[in-house]
Amino acid sequence: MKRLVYCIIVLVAAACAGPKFDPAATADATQAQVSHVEPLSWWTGMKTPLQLLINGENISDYDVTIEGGKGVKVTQIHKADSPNYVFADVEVSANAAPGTYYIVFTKDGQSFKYAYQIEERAAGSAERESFTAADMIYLIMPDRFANGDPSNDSTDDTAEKADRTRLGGRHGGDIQGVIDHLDYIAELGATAIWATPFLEDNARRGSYHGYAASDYYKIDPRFGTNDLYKEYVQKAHEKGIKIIMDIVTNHCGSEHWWMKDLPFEDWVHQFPSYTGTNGKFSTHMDPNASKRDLNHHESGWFSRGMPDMNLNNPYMLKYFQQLGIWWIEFSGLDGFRVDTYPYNEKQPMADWCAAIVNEYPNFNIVGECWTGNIPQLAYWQGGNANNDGFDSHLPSIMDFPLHDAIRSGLSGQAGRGQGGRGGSISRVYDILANDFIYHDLSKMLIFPGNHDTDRIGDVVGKSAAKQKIAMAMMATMRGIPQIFAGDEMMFVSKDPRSGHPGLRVDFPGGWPGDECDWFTAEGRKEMTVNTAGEEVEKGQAADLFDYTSRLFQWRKDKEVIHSGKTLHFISRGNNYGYFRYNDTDAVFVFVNASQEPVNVPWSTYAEIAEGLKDGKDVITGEPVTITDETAVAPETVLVVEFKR
Ligand SMILES: [Ca+2]
Ligand SMILES: [Ca+2]
Repeated sequence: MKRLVYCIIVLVAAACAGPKFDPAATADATQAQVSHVEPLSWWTGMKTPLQLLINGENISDYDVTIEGGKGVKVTQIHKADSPNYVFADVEVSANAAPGTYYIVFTKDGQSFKYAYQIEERAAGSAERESFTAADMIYLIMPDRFANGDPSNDSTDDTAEKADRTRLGGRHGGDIQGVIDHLDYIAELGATAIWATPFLEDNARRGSYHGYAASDYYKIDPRFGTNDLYKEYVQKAHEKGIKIIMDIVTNHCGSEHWWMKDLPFEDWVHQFPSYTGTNGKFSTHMDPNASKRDLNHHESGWFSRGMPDMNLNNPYMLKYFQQLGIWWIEFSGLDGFRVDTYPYNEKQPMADWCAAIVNEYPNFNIVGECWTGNIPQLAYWQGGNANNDGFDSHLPSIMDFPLHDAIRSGLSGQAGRGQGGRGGSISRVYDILANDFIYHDLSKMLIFPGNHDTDRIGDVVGKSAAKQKIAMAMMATMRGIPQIFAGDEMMFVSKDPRSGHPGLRVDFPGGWPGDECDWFTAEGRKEMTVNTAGEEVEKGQAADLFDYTSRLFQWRKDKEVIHSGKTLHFISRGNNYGYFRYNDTDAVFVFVNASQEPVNVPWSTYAEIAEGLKDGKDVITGEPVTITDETAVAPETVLVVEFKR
């Protein structure tokens, strides 16, 4: 059985993208000696040292050298616990020429070779820009976005087959589907895409989300190929859209090829019996936390199908540092989103971030640190003044406290008096009052919902008016806005009882034969039912899309939003007024979340409002003058730009 599995791995490895065996240089009888060499290739002129993971039956019996040119050599070989692995430190000197090199394996006077590409690094690669507060990020779950290639919905070499009748099944969306709709994403005003993982996830069920990788160097064949991923990045760049890759260092999938034969016993965390994480990432900074609780938090498994990586193993840490750099360099990435960030061992993960930024000084990385607790969230942003001296080197964090406040502020429940002082939207005021604690507000990722939380459309009770308020706040608050695909048209869960699978609805128009196509203006105008199949006002999708698009197209060149300061006033009567401003411009936002029309209380805002001129309503384009009669309708937001 083991032999059979091994042969399958060899066949799969030979079929996937990356360096191939060179038939001329390799004796047939020994081809099967190497099944994995990772990273798949490398480049000249990199700062990051190269350490190859080499996997093959009894490969540790061989001496390993490199030939094929000057300036590339093996400097040290490290054996692992398993005889089927070696780790080879490779020096790529400053004068090394790009080209095909050969890794030479020698034993008892016999040798065989494995072709390995050292490519020329693209000009300006290290200096690449990344995503910033000037961007708007569009979050896509590829399996649910668009099926651009129905021929890959199921493949022979992956376990789970397509089944659109199951909410939690694979639905067939893919990379081609995203490429096909880049114009739609650009039309919305998004300038970056964060797609949930494209890497191979060969879990038997639930593989559509991609968070249980079975091969870190291979795009899932149901999504496409490594080369198609690269094409996706290039085509997005042509449309002015940056690409952020979702990367998971905390856990792999139990179907990962190395789980059958781990290089080291401590490659993943193992317990006498299954031990799940306790999820208490406060143990990382809590001065009163026990070692036991911290250990169970960072070493316990995220789920039974997700083995927990040991980043304290130095080979593992190097593996992941190179992995990140390989995907950036190979495909031309603009940023990373790191899953379950605080579930990693914190110091190795800080070293991981530092290694990426060392190679690419402008590179932005946002970590999923999912907590509504502000001090615990702030702890994870690089440069934060932590009492224990810890610096995560993680540039961006996700603003879950703001997410929670906007949602409770706009939800029907909070509107019935749970908002505390001044009304429910005051929760947003109270959360922003804590901004003193964060190291860099411009790098906070702000969002009204994502693929893991209830659809904002459901949270606001399917109120298009409240949905617009959420979008306007995203377009005007500090930080980097992120919108989950479909929220621009108020997608709602197909079945709220089903949790994640229900809210991750297919995008109408993304599948051949779909009755309506919301990717087109015509399709949106004809829309009469929502994603739950409920009748709604005809054209609601068009109205919401146009509103969101207008705001984010406008935001693109508004430095006052990207880098301006915030001035806000105590929220009263379920209204909230705030300004974004710099030396030359001001943007005023008035959220009227109440059921009554309200006149803007300009005199309250005198310290900034006096002297503002050339007011223009950002949505309607109408002039706005500061008078006592600036009325804002119930459940409406006013956005006005001024000159100072
Ligand atoms: Ca497909
Ligand atoms: Ca962990």
